[in-house]
Amino acid sequence: MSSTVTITRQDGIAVVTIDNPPVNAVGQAVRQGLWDAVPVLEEDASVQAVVLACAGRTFIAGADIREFDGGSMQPWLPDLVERIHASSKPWIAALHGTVLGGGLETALGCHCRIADSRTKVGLPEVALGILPGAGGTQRAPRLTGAAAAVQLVTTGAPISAAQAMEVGLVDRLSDDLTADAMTFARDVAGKPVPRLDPAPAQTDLTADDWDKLRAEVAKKARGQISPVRAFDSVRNAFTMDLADGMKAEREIFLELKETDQSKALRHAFFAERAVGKPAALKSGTPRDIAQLAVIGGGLMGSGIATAAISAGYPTTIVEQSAEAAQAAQDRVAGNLASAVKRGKITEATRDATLALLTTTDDFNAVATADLIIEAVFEETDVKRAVFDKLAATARPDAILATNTSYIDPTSFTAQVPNPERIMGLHFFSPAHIMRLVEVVKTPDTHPDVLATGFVMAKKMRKVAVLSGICDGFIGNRILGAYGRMAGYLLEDGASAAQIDGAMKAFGMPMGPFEMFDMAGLQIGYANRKREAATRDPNRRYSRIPDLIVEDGATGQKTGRGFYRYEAGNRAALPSPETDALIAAERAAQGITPRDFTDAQIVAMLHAVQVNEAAMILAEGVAERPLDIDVVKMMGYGYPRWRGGPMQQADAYGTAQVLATMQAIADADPASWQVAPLLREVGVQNSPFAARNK
Ligand code: 3H9
Repeated sequence: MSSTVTITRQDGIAVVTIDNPPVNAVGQAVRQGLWDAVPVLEEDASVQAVVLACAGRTFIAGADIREFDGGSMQPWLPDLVERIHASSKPWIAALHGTVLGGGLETALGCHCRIADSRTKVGLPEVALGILPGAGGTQRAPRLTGAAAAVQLVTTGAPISAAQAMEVGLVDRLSDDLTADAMTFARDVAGKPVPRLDPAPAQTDLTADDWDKLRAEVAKKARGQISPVRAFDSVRNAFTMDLADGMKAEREIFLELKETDQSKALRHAFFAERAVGKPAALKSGTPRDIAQLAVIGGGLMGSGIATAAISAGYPTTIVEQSAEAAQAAQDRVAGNLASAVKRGKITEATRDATLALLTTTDDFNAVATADLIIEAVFEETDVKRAVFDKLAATARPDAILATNTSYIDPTSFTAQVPNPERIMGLHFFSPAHIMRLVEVVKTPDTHPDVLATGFVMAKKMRKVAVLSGICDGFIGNRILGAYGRMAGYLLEDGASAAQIDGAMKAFGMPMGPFEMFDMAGLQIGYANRKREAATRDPNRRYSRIPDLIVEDGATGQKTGRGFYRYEAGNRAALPSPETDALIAAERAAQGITPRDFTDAQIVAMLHAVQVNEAAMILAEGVAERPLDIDVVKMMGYGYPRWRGGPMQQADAYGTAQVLATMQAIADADPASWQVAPLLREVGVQNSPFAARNK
């Protein structure tokens, strides 16, 4: 018997305990331990019933995802679940924590289930690009019926213990799990073992209904295949007996496990956890933050403050006038009200959260703060003025952070004593919803200060990624290359609708031009005017976005940008005026419009992002390719099932990405240069993933 699985006996009840921290994943050692336990308990005449429980914070949270790339290691989980189910003695699963994937499937193989009332149960496999492969798609429908099973399996979203009880996945709820599981075992000991009916499950759904449901699942999945294939497997439960359904499920599981999508989603899972452990943080010890201050209560500042108080930090917003302070207070209250409306928090939580907020026009309020986040207008001089005041008012040991999204923090903080306490905390808008934070390290930032930023972000349920200094940091710098290429493609003959359509088919939630229109064209316009003097005159400059703004159109808010918008409607419609303007500009530049295929558009827009990312890596602005992937997935809507641009480059083959980039650079060497690192990996067609260590 393995050390991760132990058996104790008490008055005819055996308790099998799994102890495999941190989340009791059912890896090979656990499977082997349980596999060996079954016959031991079968043959032990003193045992009348078996409780299956887990030590630590949770029941089994799933199969061990780290084993997926190592080939199947016997015993397989589906066989183990069958073996438990075939036992002549009742097995009672005692559930607590997060009972997910293979964990729930193991519990479904047991004959009875009792759950601590705070338990969450779910089948999240589709989020890893696979489907529940140990009977989940066959046993769950037989217990819950079609609707709940489709929901559980195709969304992957967990449900509460009470909901699990309601749909039939759990038999009893408990507030004293250890004792109540023993009682349950005694209640069923010696009685006929309850078993699942292996006949096809019953449903009123017609073939037409199933087809419609499938179409809905596919639409929501936006290119991701696992929810659709998982749906197919659930449907099998209503036409096949258990054994055939299991066989079909296994086939789909093995098919999905090998797809690029599943590899990308597994990469995303581990990358999101690895970004929290950059090398630069190894020597850092986070400081305690009892009081936070945010300078500026606009959209960004009030979003950050909302996230801060929601994480339990007492927070003061400092504004320039009493009216602006009140407006900030109202904005935060509005953010929380909409969280109540969406069912995310209760009214009581809203009130308790809002009680942590103070707003003021008195700058001296920052004097008591342990960490101060500047979130004022994106202008070097405006930010410098704030840091002048902070130098005089904040405690000398208070951590000072700036939310700048482009500007080098050292360009406006040089006058501040103790520069080791300064960092960037680049939140994304809306800051109380978007999960990404770039933690920006200046040459002086102390590791303790960075570690504090990471801990604070985690408490806010955000994902922090370390970035060095460069124009736009990791995310916006890559966005710059993407936007520039999109602009050239437009000028060269592709339409905004074609480019956006191609990128949406690739899996982006919106295309670049819809994104520009939504953000508003005036900000980019102002930036370009400001940078005009320092721009490389040899680099191609597409005037189209400037001409659109100068024609009075600044995007969605004004009803016209790259597209036309009807009042109160965000749907992007063709704009004959903008189209005429683009055609005139092409003619003025002597450009004969060319045709591009969607595949070319996608490949080119991908290659320039990877090329920029390769420079970012070589400069040390990002530590690892996975940091870049997480930034793009969490901050820019890059489809998780593609795993980010670097993972996608590996899936295409870096040689292919290099070839695309080389062609772009050859066609316009003044505007594009192949990054040496992309050349290095591409020549050998070696994956970026090898640099994730
Ligand atoms: C499956 O079950 C397939 C089946 O159908 C069978 C087919 C045959 N494996 O997230 P955290 C690690 S697929 C390996 O930071 P939290 C994680 O990497 C699986 N490792 O904690 C991290 O390691 P590190 C279906 C795992 O409290 C540490 O545990 N199940 C696994 O915020 C702590 O994790 C899922 O998809 C795993 N399954 O959240 C559940 N899970 O410290 C995936 C976690 O080295 N897991 N680790 O960075 C989760 O959703 C969350 O981890 C959980 C805890 C909610 C459990």
